[in-house]
Amino acid sequence: MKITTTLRSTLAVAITAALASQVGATEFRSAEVHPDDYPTTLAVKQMSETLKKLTNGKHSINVFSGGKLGAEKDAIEQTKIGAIAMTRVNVAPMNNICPATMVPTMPFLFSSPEHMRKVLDGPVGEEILKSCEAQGFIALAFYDSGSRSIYSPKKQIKTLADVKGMKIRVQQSDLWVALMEAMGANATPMPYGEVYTGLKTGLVDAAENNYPSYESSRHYEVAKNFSKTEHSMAPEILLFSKKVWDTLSADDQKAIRQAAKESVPYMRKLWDEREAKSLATVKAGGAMVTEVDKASFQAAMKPVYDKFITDPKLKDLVKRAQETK
Ligand code: BDP
Repeated sequence: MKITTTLRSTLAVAITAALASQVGATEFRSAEVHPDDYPTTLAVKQMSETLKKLTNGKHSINVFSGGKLGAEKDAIEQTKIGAIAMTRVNVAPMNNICPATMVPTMPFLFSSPEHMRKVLDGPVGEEILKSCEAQGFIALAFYDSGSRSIYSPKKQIKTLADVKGMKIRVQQSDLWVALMEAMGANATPMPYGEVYTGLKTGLVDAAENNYPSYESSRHYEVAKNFSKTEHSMAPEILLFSKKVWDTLSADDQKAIRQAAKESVPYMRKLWDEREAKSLATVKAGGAMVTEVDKASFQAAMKPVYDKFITDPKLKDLVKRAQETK
C-alpha cells in the first residue's frame, strides 16, 4: 500500500499526541491492606479509571492491595513524606495525628448508616477532612466501614460485664485503647495483619471489626463468637500526600478530588452488597452472631467522650454530628 502524504502527516500528529499525553504521566501508588475484591480496593481502582478519563490518560492510580506497602501506620508515614502518593486507611490510625478524625470514631455517635453518611457528606465531614491538611495530608473522602463488633474464639459476650478483663486487640490509636478500657477490657493495639495469628495463638482473647473484614481476613474461622456490640462506625479515609499534591497543577488537583468524590457512591453500593454477602459467608462457616445488651455498653462510654472530646472545636463537631437529622 502506498502511504500518501496526508496519511503520513495524520499518523505523525497522532503519534506525537500519544507521546505528549504520556509526558509527565504519573501512576500514583496507593496503599491498601485489604485484598483485591474488597470494596475499598475496588473503589480506588474505579477512582483511577475516572482520573484517567478526567486527565486524558495523564494520571492513574496503582493500588497495592493486601498490605504490600506495609501496615496502615507505616503507609501513613510513607504518604506523609511523599514516598507513596496515596493510602486508604481506617480513621483509627489517624486519630493521634489528626484529632478531628476522632469524631466519627466516637462510640455510638451515629444512630444508623444513613445518619453516618449524612454527617460525613455534609459540613462536619468536610471540616474533618480539611483539618488533616495541616498534618501533611489531603484527605479526599470518607468510605463506609459499617459498624464494628467484638468477636472471640471462646466467649460469647452478652453484656458489658462479660468483657471485663478480656484481652482485646484494637487498632493503633489512644482513643481505641481508652474505648476498650472503658468497657473493662485490656486493650492490645496491633496491626491488622497480625490479628489472625493473635486470635489463633491466644495472644488476644478477642478482636473487633465489621462483617466484611471479619470474613475476608478469615478471623471468623478462628473466632466464631460474634457479639453485635456495634460500638463504633469509624469510617475509612482516603489520604493523598500533601508533598506530592503540591507538585501538581490546579487542574490535576481538581481532577483527583473529583475522581475521589465520584468513587464514594460506587463504594457504598459495593459495601452494602458485601456486608450482606459476608454475613452469609461467616454464618455458613459456623460463626454465631448474637445480640448484646447494648445499653450497658453505651452507658460505659461517657468517660471516653470526657477524655477525648475536650477541645471546643471537637465538642462542636460532635454536637453537630449528633444533631444532624
Ligand atoms: C478494617 C479497616 C482497615 C483496618 C482494619 C483494622 O477497613 O482499614 O486496618 O479494620 O481493624 O475494618 O485494623
